Amino acid sequence: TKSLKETLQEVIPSKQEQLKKLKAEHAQTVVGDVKVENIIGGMRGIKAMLWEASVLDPNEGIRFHGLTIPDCQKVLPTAPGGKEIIAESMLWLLLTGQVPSEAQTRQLSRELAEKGDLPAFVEKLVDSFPATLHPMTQLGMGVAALNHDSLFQAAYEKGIKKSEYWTYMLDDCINLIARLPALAARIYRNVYKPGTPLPAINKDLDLVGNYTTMLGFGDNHNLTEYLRLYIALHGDHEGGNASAHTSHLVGSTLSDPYLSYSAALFALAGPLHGLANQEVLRWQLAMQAEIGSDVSHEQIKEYLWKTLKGGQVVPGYGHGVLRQADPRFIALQEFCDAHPELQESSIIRLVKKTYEVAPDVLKEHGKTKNPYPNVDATSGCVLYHYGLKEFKYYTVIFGVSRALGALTQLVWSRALGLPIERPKSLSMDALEMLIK
Ligand code: FAM
Repeated sequence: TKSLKETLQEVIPSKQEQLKKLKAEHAQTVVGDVKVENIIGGMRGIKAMLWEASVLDPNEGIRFHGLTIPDCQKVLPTAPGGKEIIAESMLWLLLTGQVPSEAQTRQLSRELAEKGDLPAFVEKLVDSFPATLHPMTQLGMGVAALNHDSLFQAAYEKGIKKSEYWTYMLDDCINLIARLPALAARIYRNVYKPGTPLPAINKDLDLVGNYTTMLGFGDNHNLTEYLRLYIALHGDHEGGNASAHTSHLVGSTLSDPYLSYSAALFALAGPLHGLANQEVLRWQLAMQAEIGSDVSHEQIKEYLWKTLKGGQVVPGYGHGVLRQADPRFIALQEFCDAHPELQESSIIRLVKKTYEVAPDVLKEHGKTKNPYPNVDATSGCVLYHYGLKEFKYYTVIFGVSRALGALTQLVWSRALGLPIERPKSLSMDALEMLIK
């Protein structure tokens, strides 16, 4: 069985060749225009960066190396006794563009479990945080501190060839992904279950199996399966989203993966991005408290209008790129439909009913370019049903997941020798001079 590193070693030369050819033959080929609206509108729509593992189509949604979510659900290995995609098989696909065998997936699970323990000083650091510090702040700080052990940074200081960067990058990325569950679970325990012992990592379990166990939900098979799916699906969403782009930008300075990903986590912590799943739950619960759970479409409609007229966004709806219902939302809904306990859950039923009404209300409201749900419309509510009720923690789970894609690209950026990012900015006066 070929290891992950050996597999990457085989794939990299052809990608390097592809980039060389693009540079040599098409460096001056025009593939889009930049309009003033792009410059003042958050660069929306500008094709401006390379991102290998996934591409987002506005209507179809995400494809990972060409595979849609249903494709991945068909071909990617699951955990023994499970049905859902796991983090390891998704990571392998993202990194190599290949579907791993069962044996390769298990080998990667084992490697991650073996590397999963936190250094003692990071445990101490995290334990010293006040429980009132937002869990995302704790996660970002913990990840940054892990850079103490960065192999890339140490090798760079000693002096290595550019062609070797990616191997150290890969080692750091695997170490970081391996350590995220212990770090994230420790934060959960400290904040919400102080004084309870954190179980040791089980070398025979997959990454998310261990994560759920360390959180204290190991005996809930359905929650474990849900988290496997959730973490695989949130793994990558091309490069332009705020967290992925942040990690790409910081990494382009040759910062190590720990610093790059910690920066990404602080972008993920914003309410318009990763914090939306906590916001959705807060909003759905407020709706439930005000109008009850056995409600009519008309009542939901009124509640939606109240939110909009109050100048707030409807959390879980809209997207910077997508123009249809998010296939990740659909996949999570299908998970709900396949589990009777979720079908009976009042909060899940309310999410579903909201979905039946919200797109029309948002269309009538007429502002958002995408009146359909994104993945966050449902993701947190399922966690809530299964008893993981501390919604300030939800973005941390997203943060464990997004490492798969963001760190994959760091490896590719170094393998392809991509340069430091440096787009051009303009003042309004300078822009007006260009227009004249
Ligand atoms: N409810 C009400 N208004 C909305 C809206 C929503 N769900 N989504 C967009 N709009 C408004 C938006 O505020 C903007 O208004 P102004 O012109 O007054 O500023 C207008 O519609 C045009 O926005 P857009 O071009 O359709 O969206 P953007 O690309 O600017 O923003 C989102 C995209 C996701 C930030 C935005 O749709 C939003 O705020 N959604 C609610 C929060 C959310 O669910 N975020 C999670 C996104 C998720 F995919 C993730 O990152 N995890």
